[in-house]
Amino acid sequence: MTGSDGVRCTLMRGGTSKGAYFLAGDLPADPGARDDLLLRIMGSPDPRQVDGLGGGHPLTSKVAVVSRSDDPAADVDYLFLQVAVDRPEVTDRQNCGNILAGVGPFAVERGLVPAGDTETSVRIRMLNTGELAVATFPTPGGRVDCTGDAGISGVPGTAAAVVIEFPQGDGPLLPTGNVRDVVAGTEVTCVDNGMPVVLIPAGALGATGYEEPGDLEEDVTLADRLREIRLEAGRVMGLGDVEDATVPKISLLAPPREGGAVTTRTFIPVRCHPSIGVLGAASVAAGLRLPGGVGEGIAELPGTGDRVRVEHPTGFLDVETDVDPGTGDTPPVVRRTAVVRTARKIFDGAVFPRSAETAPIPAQPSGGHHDSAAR
Ligand code: NQM
Repeated sequence: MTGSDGVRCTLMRGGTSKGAYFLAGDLPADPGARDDLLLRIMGSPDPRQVDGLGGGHPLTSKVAVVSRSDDPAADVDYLFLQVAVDRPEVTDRQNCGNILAGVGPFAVERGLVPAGDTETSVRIRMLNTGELAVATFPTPGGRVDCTGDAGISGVPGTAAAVVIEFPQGDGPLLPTGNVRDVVAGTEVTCVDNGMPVVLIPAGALGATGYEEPGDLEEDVTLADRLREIRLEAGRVMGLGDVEDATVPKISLLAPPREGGAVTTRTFIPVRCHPSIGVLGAASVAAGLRLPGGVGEGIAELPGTGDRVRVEHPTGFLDVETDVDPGTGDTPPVVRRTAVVRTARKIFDGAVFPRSAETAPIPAQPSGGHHDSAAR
């Protein structure tokens, strides 16, 4: 495969993120060669990614690799790859529930899954975690139609709803075995309902939890504290040395202000998310339902029903979670999680990677944020 041949690619918005979607067969099978190609396609490393498809932010520097699944429980396999913006790095250490929203429509459009007459459900094995998701979306007349009247916070306008259901997973909801830990001197709840997240009361770090993401990113003292907590949390959560990893994420919690259950400011893990990730929100919602967690006294959970409205800087994300809090002897489990997203095909064609012979231009200071890994 050479740069001049181009590579078949579909650019899609998935939820509040944007990424390049590929059939696995259109990329090199060798992960090293694949990642090298993806860096050249996305334009990394470069704070502006001006020579590639990436948008200069972790949320627009994402890749989905999709193929038919060998697993009888799934129709397709989805591997999510986060392409760092200003470093020559591609990681599969995290999943992405926003990019997941585009996988079903992509799989139908590319002929991996037959479309139903009115709607189609696609069973997706998420290779990053081994977990399953089922995405259901309209296919009137047997064709994907991204238009519709579903609005999601953080995306202008409306589009067709993609309903995503996550059945019970295998991993522990509380990776440390505790509902509360003291990490780097701060009380936290470490939770993983598809995304490892450290929940921290915003007040414990001198924040209100209602700040603008940009203001939080400029707070150097806060950044140092978050880094310290994240490194230690990574170790106690069994993730090892997370210095260069994009997980765990950190969500600061504050009481809701818009009728939801909680307000969040989420670090992914250095940049502050303009909204919140899907699985990130799923982990927050599950964590709030655990008696004794740090969300107690902050969150206002609805008396009935499974829906938890997670407020964020640009609105809210509703997550349905059915949590069994367990007993002293049995650990808590999430029986089911569901969210509504939208997705849209933006472009389909051939992408022409930067030539492999050209040495990447060294990353320049971006005049503000250091965008390491997916930060
Ligand atoms: O948590 C950002 C996003 C994400 C991930 C991140 C996501 C998820 O908003 O499922 O969607 O946390 O890096 O795309």
